[in-house]
Amino acid sequence: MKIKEIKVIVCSPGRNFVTVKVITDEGTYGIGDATLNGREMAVVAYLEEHVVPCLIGRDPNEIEDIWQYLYKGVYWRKGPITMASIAAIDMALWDIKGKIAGLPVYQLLGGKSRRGVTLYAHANGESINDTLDKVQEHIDQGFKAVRLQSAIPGLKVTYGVLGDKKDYFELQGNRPLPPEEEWSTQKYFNSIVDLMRQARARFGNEVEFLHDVHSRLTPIESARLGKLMEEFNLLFLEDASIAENQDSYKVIRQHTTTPLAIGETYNTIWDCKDLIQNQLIDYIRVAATHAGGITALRRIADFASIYNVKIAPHGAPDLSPVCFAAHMHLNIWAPNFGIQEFVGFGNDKSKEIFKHNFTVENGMAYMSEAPGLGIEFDEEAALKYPYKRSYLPVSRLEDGTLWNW
Ligand code: KDG
Ligand code: MG
Repeated sequence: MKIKEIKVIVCSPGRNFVTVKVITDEGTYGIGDATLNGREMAVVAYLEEHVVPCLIGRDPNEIEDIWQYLYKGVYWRKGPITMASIAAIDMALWDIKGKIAGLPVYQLLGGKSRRGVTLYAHANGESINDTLDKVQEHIDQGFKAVRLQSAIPGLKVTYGVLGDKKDYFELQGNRPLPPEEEWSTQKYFNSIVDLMRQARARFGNEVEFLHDVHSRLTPIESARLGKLMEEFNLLFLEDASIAENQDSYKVIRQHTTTPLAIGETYNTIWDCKDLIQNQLIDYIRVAATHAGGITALRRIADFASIYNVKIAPHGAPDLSPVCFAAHMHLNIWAPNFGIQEFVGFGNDKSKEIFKHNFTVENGMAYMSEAPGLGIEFDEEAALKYPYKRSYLPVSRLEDGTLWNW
């Protein structure tokens, strides 16, 4: 069997998605997600110019060798564009292998460790009450874990709280430029404690709460936040500080018992090696799409398992349903699975393009025995929704200083 053709298709049913389709000379094909929010077209160029030509004619069964070839063989290792490209090819090859074997990918990884995948939902509100009402909606739907984010009073726009806007494209005034928002650590500290206090008062201790800081704090500020959050018993505090310097988490860790999660921007095991082996975090949040696919995330999960670190893969709306499918197989298999972030299966346009049999019931996701990844991609439907340039916001302090994580 040989790889005959590889297509790279960009569509925008609401968010931009880059999908790769690897087609064999025997007619079997597999799909993978290469979406890199705000840098989608760089990945497309990398794939089309530098990856696809090298893979035509190769045996799609050789997943590991192709992964090593694309990672080590290029001289320029790592980086989000390279790793998203490798990830998409890797997912597609696992999809093909499963289809040929007539087995779901999780069976190829070693089989199920659990019946279903526990999810956490998002409650993002423009005020504390608004956020708490959304928590209630998720509890009513059966979710047992919810991430709480609320707009910060006194700041113009808070990251992740879009108000009446559908997406960042609208927030940026329908112009292809990044929107701008404000940050004030002092105002944030005032509001986050209120949010959690009111949430525990209203919902008691049964439901799990999570919170994402989006790396806006310095390590010592994160340490203080972790201490303040202890009484609210979070499942985890996410991205408190950036950890380009992985040692910086020692400062946070030595001060607080609040569980820590990080990793959605990481591309390789090297980005989180020290955090994991020094047990400075509790959950590693790398996404299959951004860290080199199923082959790479399996390796990170195994490494993390020996240090009591669980996987909690990134599941934002800018990862395509193909990435969610890859995570489902990894999560069902991994002995050290923690929790999966979940924001729904997208709008109707997205559902027209990506078809699958995943179901959600009482805050858990289940999968069918469909071979491969268990997700189909309708190319013709995808072509109806062309790429729309859109960026994440730029964050500035109130005096204008750039304050991105
Ligand atoms: O592209 C960036 C988003 O995916 C990210 O900001 C969302 O932090 C996020 C999360 O935890 O889902
Ligand atoms: Mg996050």
